Amino acid sequence: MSAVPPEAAAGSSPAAPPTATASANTNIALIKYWGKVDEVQAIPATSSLSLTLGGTRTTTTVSFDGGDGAADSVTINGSSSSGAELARVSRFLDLVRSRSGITAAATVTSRASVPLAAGLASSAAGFAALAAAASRAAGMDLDDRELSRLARRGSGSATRSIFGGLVRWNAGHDDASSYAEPVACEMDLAMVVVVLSKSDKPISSTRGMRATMSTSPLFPAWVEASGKDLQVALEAVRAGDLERLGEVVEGNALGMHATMMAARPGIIYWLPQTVAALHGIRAMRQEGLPVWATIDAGPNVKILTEGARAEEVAAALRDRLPAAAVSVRRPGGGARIEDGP
Ligand code: 2P0
Repeated sequence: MSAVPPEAAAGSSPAAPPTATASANTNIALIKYWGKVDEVQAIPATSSLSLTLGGTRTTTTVSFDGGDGAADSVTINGSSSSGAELARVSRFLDLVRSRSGITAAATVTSRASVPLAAGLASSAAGFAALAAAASRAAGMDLDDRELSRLARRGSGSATRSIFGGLVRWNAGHDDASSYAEPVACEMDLAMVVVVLSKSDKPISSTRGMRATMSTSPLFPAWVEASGKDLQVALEAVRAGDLERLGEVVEGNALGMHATMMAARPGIIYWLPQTVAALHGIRAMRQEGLPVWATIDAGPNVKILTEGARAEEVAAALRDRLPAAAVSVRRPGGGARIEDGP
């Protein structure tokens, strides 16, 4: 992250509460994370690989300005949080408080630059920005690897949003060994996001992966296949081979969904439009376009393609799927401290 001092250090009044603002982009996994071997520490069952997307920042300000032991106040996109959402943020702040020795309650204000309806995961950018802002406000001087470990405790995918571009999250086996790091990539990659439905997902990622791990007979095979997929993906990136990368990316996502569909009861995030989009993407590939699909915990489809052809791909998708909202996303930077709210 860029080294801008916290506002409290530069503040005009010595009594100003410790405050910091940070932002982070979201990311899309090319090789997926689905399942935790340790839920408290958020240690994943598999390592994963992702692309951080530009123009998808969430910006969050944390101020430890409340009373000792008082309730935190959290506002996300202008709405005051309560219930499970507030509890999740407060649990994360408790971790920062216990590590830094701060006891004050916090005021958190967070705003995403991309609407929720854009089909991009919000928890990755949200918890990466929260980790950066809260740790800086609390006076913890974390490097990016330590920050990725802290963000992991908020949401698994947030681990990867600390870094820009292509990012690998090493599963590890404990807190110290489960962190993200950037992966060198000379390839011209882009993602085309195809929003097919804006309705809420029926089951959260956290619950979906828990159920998959405990009831899907395919889960052990998924873990084994995923390790191999990651190696193939990394080799393809080193070789600059988009076709090889695309094939393993699409195969890995389909494997994750097959594994969760085999849970008891089955978890089906797909809609009929999702299947139609998958067939459309295959047809486009046969016509010579470099397009490979990936799908997260929802019905929308993201397409890995070559940056130079992304607009052409988006136009072809709009023709083929006229009811979908299609947008091009290019690689973006990691989490950073901002000047202020
Ligand atoms: C991923 N997803 O690798 C996978 C693929 C969705 C499908 O990470 O429980 O919101 O907070 O750690 O990070 C979504 O899961 O779940 C996710 P928690 P998270 O991007």
